[in-house]
Amino acid sequence: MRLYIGNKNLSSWSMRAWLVCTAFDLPFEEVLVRFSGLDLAENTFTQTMQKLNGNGKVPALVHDDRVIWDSLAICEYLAELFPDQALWPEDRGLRARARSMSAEMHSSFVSLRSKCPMNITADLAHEGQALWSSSAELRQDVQRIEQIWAERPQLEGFLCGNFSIADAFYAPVVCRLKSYQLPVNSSSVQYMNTVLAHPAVQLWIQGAMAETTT
Ligand SMILES: N[C@@H](CCC(=O)N[C@@H](CS)C(=O)NCC(=O)O)C(=O)O
Repeated sequence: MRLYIGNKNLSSWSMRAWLVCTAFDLPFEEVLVRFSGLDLAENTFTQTMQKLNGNGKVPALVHDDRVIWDSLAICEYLAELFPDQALWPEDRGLRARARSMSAEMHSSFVSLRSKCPMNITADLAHEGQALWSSSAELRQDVQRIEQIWAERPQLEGFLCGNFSIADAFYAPVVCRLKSYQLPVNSSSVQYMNTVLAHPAVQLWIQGAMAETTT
């Protein structure tokens, strides 16, 4: 099984699929395709990814001659492939919640995603402060995210108990809130610290740091 990902510092959708593979210790080979310039003729990233799949984006998973693209489809595929691993929570109610919040992440929060692109190693506190005061949409996105996080079963735990696909989907948001230092309440800070302390998240962040120092 090969997982194609983009730069660890920048690629939030790649991070989600990679975290699921890593956190659950799934057998996979990472293929890192670095983003290249905007010039399409020289864009080796697009060329490489389009050869694999028409949409030309990461993440993409290759398994048994199948290409699965799009982070949520990849996670669903992995959950089917490894049914004993509880990639989604075992409890049906929690599983429904985890799927709902992952789908919401996948389809919403346009303002946060467009105004605050992930850049794990950058200190963007200054930009964050300006965006926070100028954008009501950004504040609404963060408010909704905090509402979702506040409904987790235990304050000291993950979104649906144990680490699941839902946490992988919100991990890049944790990184954004940290880099841009957007103001969040103490319950959200606690969840952010729980996510940031997860070994798979730590490994991804180390990879992002290595990319930006080499
Ligand atoms: N909805 C897709 C989004 C994939 C996506 O936009 N990936 C970005 C990197 S995070 C990408 O490949 N961008 C390169 C491009 O658009 O050319 C998913 O969930 O996988």
